Amino acid sequence: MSNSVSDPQSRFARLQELRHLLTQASNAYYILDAPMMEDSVYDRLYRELQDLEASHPELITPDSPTQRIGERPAAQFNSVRHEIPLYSLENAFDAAELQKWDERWRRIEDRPDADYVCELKIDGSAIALTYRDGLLSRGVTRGDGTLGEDITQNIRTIRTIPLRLNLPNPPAQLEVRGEAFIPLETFEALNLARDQAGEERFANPRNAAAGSLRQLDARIVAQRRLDFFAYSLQFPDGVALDSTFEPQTQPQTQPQTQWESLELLQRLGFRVNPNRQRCTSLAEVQAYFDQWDSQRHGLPYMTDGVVVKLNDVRLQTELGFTHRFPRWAIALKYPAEEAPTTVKQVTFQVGRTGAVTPVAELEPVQLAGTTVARATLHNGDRIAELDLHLGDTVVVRKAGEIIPEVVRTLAELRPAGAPAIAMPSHCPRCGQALVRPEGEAVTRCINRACPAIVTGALLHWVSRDALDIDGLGKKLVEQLTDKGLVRSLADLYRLTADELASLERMGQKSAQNLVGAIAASKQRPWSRVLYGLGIRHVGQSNAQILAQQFPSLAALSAATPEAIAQVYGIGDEIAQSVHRWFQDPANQPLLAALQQAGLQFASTTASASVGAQPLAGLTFVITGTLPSLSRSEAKALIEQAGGKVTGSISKKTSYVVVGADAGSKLEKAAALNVTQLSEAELQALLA
Ligand code: 0OW
Repeated sequence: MSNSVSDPQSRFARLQELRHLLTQASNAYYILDAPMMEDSVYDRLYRELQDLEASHPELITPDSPTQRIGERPAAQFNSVRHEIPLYSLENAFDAAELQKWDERWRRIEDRPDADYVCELKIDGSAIALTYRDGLLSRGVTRGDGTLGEDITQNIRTIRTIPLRLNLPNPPAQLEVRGEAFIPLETFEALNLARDQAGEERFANPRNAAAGSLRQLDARIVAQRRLDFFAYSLQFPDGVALDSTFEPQTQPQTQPQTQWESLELLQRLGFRVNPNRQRCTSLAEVQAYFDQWDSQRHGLPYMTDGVVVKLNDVRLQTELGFTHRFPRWAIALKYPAEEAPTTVKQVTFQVGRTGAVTPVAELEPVQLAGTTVARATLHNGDRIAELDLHLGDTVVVRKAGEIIPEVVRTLAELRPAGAPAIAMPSHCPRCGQALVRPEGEAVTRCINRACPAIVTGALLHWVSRDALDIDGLGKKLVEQLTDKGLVRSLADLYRLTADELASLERMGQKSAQNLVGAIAASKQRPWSRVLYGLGIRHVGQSNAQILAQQFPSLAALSAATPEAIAQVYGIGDEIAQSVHRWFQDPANQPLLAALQQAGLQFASTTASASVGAQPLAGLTFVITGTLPSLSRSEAKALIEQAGGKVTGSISKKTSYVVVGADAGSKLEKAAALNVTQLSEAELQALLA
């Protein structure tokens, strides 16, 4: 089909074709793990769809791939009653308890030929999806099983949850349940980014998933890369629905077993965990459990057990539910990895942002197949909760691949006279008084010259995703800071080969190589410099987004928090943090020194003219009557500063300068999320 979309007919057809193509490609990529086109092709088709929809918003449909990420953060989540309660599962911790469960249900409705379905128990956060006429209409958290929160706009960002069921004649309503989760690799990356942005780590993937689902800003949820495994579907009881409900599905599509349900869910377009198995005896169930108790550590997601279900739906219905659990299912849990040991010492680590983290040095203990000798104590509140004393016997827990943590102290085993543990009042590295910001659990050192903060900032600056300087490891950086050779990032660029050669394990040759590597880092792009500055909440992806929207230090440091928050994917908290950092007088000497050293403070398109043309690479549209400049004067000023002025708004527009009586361009700018500037803000940008 040609791309000419001049007439409505071909335009509508092109829109349909693009949506179908992009949905298929997205499913192939995310669900089947078998991409059917290059990313660049996908991006180009996606951009074509966006542009077509932007020109004809009336043709946008809710299942369009462009409708996954809402732009407006929710003010709050509405509470919703589950039409069908979202039950939890009774737990069995060993084969005997599994046997008891089996005997219990058989006393109610024995079925000698009953078979079981075993599924991995995904350690995430359960959600309930409602599809009306095949379209995703609502997504709700489990909550207490009866009442949950409506997080539909967040659910829509999960790529493996279809916006439309793959079913020709969908029923008026269909309920799908499953587990939203964060894959381990994503979880690690998320925590690394939180470390680097000075935020508290998520304790485990389950908390990370639950926390991410409840973000008010869908754009943040989209960045968390949540995934989803479906495990049950229900056609609500016709009576419970409004009178229009017609059981349009052919009776045979209503699954008669759990196994068929899982197969149907897969056909409808959901991800269903592939490691499921039908079993005809508890012995087979136990074998499945044993197999995955060892193999689970190789899975890309966290599991905390196996879910055993009776396969026959009629039998499930006959057995029904207790007040809390289905009688026809049970969770066979992996043994909780906990072990007692003693606290030999508590050390306090000062991170790059000054955050002070208490760490328990333990008598080494075997836990989850590894030797554990340290466990995090998170913060001062946690130490107080534990009422921790030196020499205490504590229970340490290691759930999956997550860092071990102290879960409780055994006070009855406390040595007489053991001193209580408390957070230090002064920084263990520089001796300055520590502070605990109002409303925060974290205790911080705020001394910028603290060796721990300088070392942390340097290690972040030289890291692979920032300025990527090979040869500057932790030991060397600590020598540089301890010897006072480097007190700020800019000092790196003044180091001589002789100074470096004077350090331990540094020869003349490697010193010269390192001087070269440091100099070479001056060519890294503006986005990496921005990320390397270590501004709170500015991780690698946010730095790239900001550097694209503000292609120079001048543009970014002149931007208001509102202008920064307008950027797609950047919320208020990040915008405030960025604006505050660039306005902080204490950061100006560093910025000046780094610019002096020749670091890139503008994107390549603008770098050749940074300073002379601070608006290089930026495209402006002027609309309405400006208070003091005429349009031609404003246009001239922008062009002199290297910017471009065009007549119409598009995705390429960087800013729209808004005067009085602005016309339709303003609505289009809002629809396209283009940053708006007043004349005063334009003047600030020019300055
Ligand atoms: N987490 C899971 C899982 C699963 C439901 C059906 C009726 C009651 C439990 O992987 N595979 N299957 C079920 O079946 N539940 C699961 O998780 C539960 C849901 C609520 C609390 C647990 O997350």
